[in-house]
Amino acid sequence: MNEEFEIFTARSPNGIKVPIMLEELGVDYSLRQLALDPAVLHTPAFLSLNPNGKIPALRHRRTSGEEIRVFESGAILL
Ligand SMILES: N[C@@H](CCC(=O)N[C@@H](CS)C(=O)NCC(=O)O)C(=O)O
Repeated sequence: MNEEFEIFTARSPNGIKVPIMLEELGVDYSLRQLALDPAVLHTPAFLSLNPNGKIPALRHRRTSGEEIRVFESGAILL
């Protein structure tokens, strides 16, 4: 299994930061573009990624099978 990075984001100032970083690092990732709509961001599926119901959120599947979920653009950049 390869490392997998999945970024859940939207076209907004906070939303664009993480894709820019991943592009600069040359990391392969999947971009999931979401609507800034409570009907999307307040679903149980999205709230399991970010309990605040805001983009961006990152899901990182490690080669070990471990899944790491990170939210807040600054935390993801770190
Ligand atoms: N401090 C957060 C702010 C995230 C944030 O405010 N995201 C906005 C878009 S830029 C959002 O998801 N808005 C939808 C909502 O609040 O319902 C971060 O830097 O990640």
